[in-house]
Amino acid sequence: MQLLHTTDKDFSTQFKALVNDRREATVDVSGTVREILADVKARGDAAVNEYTSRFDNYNAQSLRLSDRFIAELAAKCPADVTAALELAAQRIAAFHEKQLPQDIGYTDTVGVKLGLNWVALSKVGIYVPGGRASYPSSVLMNALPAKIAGVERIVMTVPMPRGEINPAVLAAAKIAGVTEIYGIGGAQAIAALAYGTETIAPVDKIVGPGNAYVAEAKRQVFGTVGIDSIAGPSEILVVADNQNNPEWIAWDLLSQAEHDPSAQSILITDSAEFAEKAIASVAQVLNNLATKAVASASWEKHGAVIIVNDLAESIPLINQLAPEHIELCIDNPQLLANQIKCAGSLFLGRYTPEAIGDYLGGPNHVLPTSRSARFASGLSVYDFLKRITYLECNQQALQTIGQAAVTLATAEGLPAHGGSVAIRLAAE
Ligand code: HSO
Ligand code: ZN
Repeated sequence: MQLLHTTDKDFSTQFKALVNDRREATVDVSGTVREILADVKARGDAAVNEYTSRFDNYNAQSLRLSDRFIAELAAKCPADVTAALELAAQRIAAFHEKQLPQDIGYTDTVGVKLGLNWVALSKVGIYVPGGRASYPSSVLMNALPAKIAGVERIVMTVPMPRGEINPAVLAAAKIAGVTEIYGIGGAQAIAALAYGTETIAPVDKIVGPGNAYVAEAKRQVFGTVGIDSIAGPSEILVVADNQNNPEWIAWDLLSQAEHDPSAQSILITDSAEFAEKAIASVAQVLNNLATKAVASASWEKHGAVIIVNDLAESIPLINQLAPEHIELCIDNPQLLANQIKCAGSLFLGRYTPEAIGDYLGGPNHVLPTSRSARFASGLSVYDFLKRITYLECNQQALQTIGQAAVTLATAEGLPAHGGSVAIRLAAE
């Protein structure tokens, strides 16, 4: 963890280094991924089965999980977990339903009818990682916006090492209305979703986080299908004054540090005394944390505490860091919130730990990381919708605006364009 003070003489150099901290190990897996994609494209199910057997030690008769298998395993999800998932699904759905946009349609002053219609994608793939990162909450966060947008086919892939799968992931898939589930993962799953195989019909867009192979595979199939943004390690930035309980803030910082050794937790405070207490609390909480190995690696290597003279000073720092999550643990958080231009999601006040948003607050937890909040937003219903615009001229409307089109077509040297308008203008 590094401790910075805005009054340090080399603060701007240190802060710049923090902003440019490239936290992800960039192993080049593009060659291996290219081969897997080409192989699945050429050989379909046979290739997917071979990779699944080789990488996941799983030999399934059918890659698709049967409804019976899904129902039986989902029933093994503990009742309190299922109930919590149901509450989460309700809250996430309610927030995402509010995002459904209105079509536009009107007749302008010269009589042209024009508009824009929102249309749902018809089939999407949701990649769910295996192992430690196999989060049922992420199944809800990826599938529900698609469902609410009106996507008809929601295909989930999830690797099943040795045939094992977390029942809560299947319970979440059932609750969210996933239509098909395949027990496959890695680049081979992305290839199957993008190109299709004998048993898996291709989709139009693939969303969801994954390891380096999955991320690279998504990059390589982009164009054949749409993709969401590439997820990096989690980030949290907490702005806290000295009215906070340092232990509360320590838990908040560690809540994201425990995701990944490359995760980043940053505290900004206007009190050197509070900074000291919060740092001590982090050390104390870490001592008994089951995820200590990961969380302490993240905190030691990427954690930072920045002391500012005045909390208003945090605004330009925040906007440069563009973190995935920001907690404003202060009175009147709205005052600072209104000035934040780059962030994935905000958590306002002293009683809104970020973890509430990870599970059941309502807004999506798939958020821009690695400073992409400068230009990107979290997953939403809009990611599963397209827009189709339309125009309708009647004869009179065409007479009014057509000649200008002919003029522009001539200026661009495109006589067929001009002719298609002119012939109608000349008609009786
Ligand atoms: N905080 C993660 C999402 C998550 N947290 C899932 C717990 N489960 C996204 O940065
Ligand atoms: Zn989280």
